[in-house]
This record gives sequence, C-alpha cells and structure tokens, in this order.
Amino acid sequence: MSNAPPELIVIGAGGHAKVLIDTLRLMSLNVTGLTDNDSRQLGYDHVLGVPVLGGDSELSGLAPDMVLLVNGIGGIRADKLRKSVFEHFKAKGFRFINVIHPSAVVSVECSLGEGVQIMAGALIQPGCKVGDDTIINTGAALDHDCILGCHVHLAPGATLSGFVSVDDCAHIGTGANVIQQVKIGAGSTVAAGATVINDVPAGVTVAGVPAGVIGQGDI
Ligand code: JB3
Repeated sequence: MSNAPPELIVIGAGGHAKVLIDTLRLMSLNVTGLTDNDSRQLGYDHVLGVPVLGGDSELSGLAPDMVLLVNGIGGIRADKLRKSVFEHFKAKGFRFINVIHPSAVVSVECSLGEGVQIMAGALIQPGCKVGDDTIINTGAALDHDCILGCHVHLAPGATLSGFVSVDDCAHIGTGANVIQQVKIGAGSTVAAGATVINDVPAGVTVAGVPAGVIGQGDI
C-alpha cells in the first residue's frame, strides 16, 4: 500500500466549486484538480489556480482508496444531479469528505453525515442532524434539534428555527425563514425570502410571506 497522500478532487468546476476550493484551503487542504463533464465548453481550464482535469472519466483509472472527493455541484435546482453524482461515486467505492469553513459555528452536540458542506459563517446549534451530501450555504443557520435529510440545500442566509425537519433533496432558498417545528417534505422548494409557518408537503414549491404553495417542483 502506498504512503502517498490521497488526491483531493472536486467534481464540477463552476461557482460552487470555486467557493469549496477556497474553503478547503482555509482548512489547510489542497485540491489536486477538478472534473467537469463540460470541460471543453467552460472557457477556462483552471479554477483559482487548480486545473480542470477533464470529465469524470478522469477518475476511472484511480483507486478509490487513494482519492477523496468533494461534490462541487451546487445549483439552485441541481439537487437531483448532485445526488446522482454522489451516489454514482459512492457505488464505485469513493469517499466524500466534509467541508467545514473555519468561520462556521458547529455545535459538538450535532451529527453530520458524509460529504456535508458547511460554508462561511453558517451556524448549527445543538441537537441537529445533517444528512449526507447536504449543503449549509453561506451564513445559513440551523437552530436547535433540526433534522436535515440527504442532498438538502440550505441556500445563503436561510434560517431554520428549532425542531424543523427538512427531507431529502429539498431546497430552502436564499434568505428564507422557517419557524419552529415545521416539516418540509422531500424534494420541495422554498422560494427565496419566503417565511414558512406551516408544514410543506413533498414535491411542491412554496413562496411568499407567509408561504403558500405556488406549484409543483421547480421554481
Ligand atoms: O448561490 C450560491 C452561493 N451558489 C450557487 C450554487 C449553490 O449553485 C451558484 O451561484 C450557482 O448557482 C450554482 O453553482 P454550481 O453548481 O457551481 O453551478 P455552475 O456554475 O453551473 O457549475 C456547475 C458545473 O458542474 C458546470 O460547469 C457543469 O458542466 C458541471 N457538471 C454538471 N454535471 C458536472 C456534471 N461536472 C462533473 N464533473 N460531473 C457531472 O456529472
């Protein structure tokens, strides 16, 4: 077995990947490269000095135990894509690391899954559980005892009060607020700036203050 340090590769080379590279550097971790399935159309071949290696096929020759991955697919409505990337590489035996910005405040009394990303200035209070591959984006806040599923995206500045639950693949938009004990169903979208005071069923979009259902699926 080699003693070489594992390669650290970010999947996707867009805006979310850029913020992740910066955060990883603040964690004293250097990214080896990025993959992007549209690498030829990007118009650039480096992100913050890190080379875009090509598409995901670049990973096929690498032993999974010698590579650590970071899911760089953010996307306001890319949760399904993000999930499929995570599950694809997990099935091949790869591991995703947790990315936690040094300025984030994360209670020791909470549990984090695999591949969780907690960006600058985010806040997680005690009793919270955060599922695999979920993003707590810049300045977002989870108050006590919130339960987040997998592949959830809490966009910048979103705030959840105590005992809120958010099921898999839901998206809570920028600056949205959710009052205590509300349940947000799987795959639902809370529009930016909404204030949610009632439970949200799975697969719908809610918007407004107070938030009401405005449609199914995407906004
Ligand atoms: O709002 C904030 C703070 N950030 C946003 C983030 C959460 O979502 C950001 O402003 C963007 O709206 C979005 O960032 P993201 O996901 O980096 O989007 P974009 O800039 O479009 O970059 C995604 C990249 O992933 C594109 O270059 C795609 O070609 C690439 N991609 C898509 N599918 C893929 C795949 N790359 C690989 N390696 N594999 C794929 O399956």
